Amino acid sequence: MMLKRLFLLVAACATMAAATSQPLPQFNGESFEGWLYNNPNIALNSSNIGGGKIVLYVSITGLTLTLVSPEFTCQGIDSISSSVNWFTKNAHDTAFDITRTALTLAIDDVEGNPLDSVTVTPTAQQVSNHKLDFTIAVPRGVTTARLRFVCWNANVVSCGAVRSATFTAVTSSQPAILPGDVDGDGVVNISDLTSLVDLLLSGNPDVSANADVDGDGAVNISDVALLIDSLLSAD
Ligand SMILES: [Ca+2]
Ligand SMILES: [Ca+2]
Repeated sequence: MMLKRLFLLVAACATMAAATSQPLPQFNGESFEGWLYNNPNIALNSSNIGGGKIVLYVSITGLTLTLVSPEFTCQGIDSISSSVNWFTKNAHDTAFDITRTALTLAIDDVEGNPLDSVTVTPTAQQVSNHKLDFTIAVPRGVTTARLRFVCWNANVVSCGAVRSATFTAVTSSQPAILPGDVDGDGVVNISDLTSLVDLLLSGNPDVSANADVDGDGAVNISDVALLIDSLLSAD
């Protein structure tokens, strides 16, 4: 058992160097790497981006346009707010028909299975501004995800569905207490062992209650041992 603990500790320390926080994806004319549109096999490239917007060069009434973000890390994030600058017809045409249009922001798992979504039909004011604000919750326990925009029934004439999207992570000011959930993503797993060892090595006294696994009021090697035992017994 002791050898196994030691192995897990070494493995956790080795993993620490790779455990870096990843920024949320953004989408605009300069930042679109890894985004996919309409078809998972089609990657956006510079020929699709012109003048700060997506240029699809299609004119199909009723077309559904989809944009899918690259994978991103969302552990510890409660929700994602997004400000979307969008249009469904020519960028200079302000008189398009909003009644046949809606925009969905969805959060999917890395395989593309939908987890949650929000669909908005824009008001006249939002149509005028070409701007929509969304907030979508990150389901508990989800640590890696993709974002997906769907523009329904777009009547597109040589323009795209989304000009830019800015994402901001929203975290709760008072995270729930779950002993062992050191990284605060809502689940207790091997990543928390990495975080706990990292915490002890850093000597940072400002630790969350979740790191005090045995609840004795201090965070030390005893909490590491208890966390390892609970992880092993869960296998
Ligand atoms: Ca965790
Ligand atoms: Ca403790």
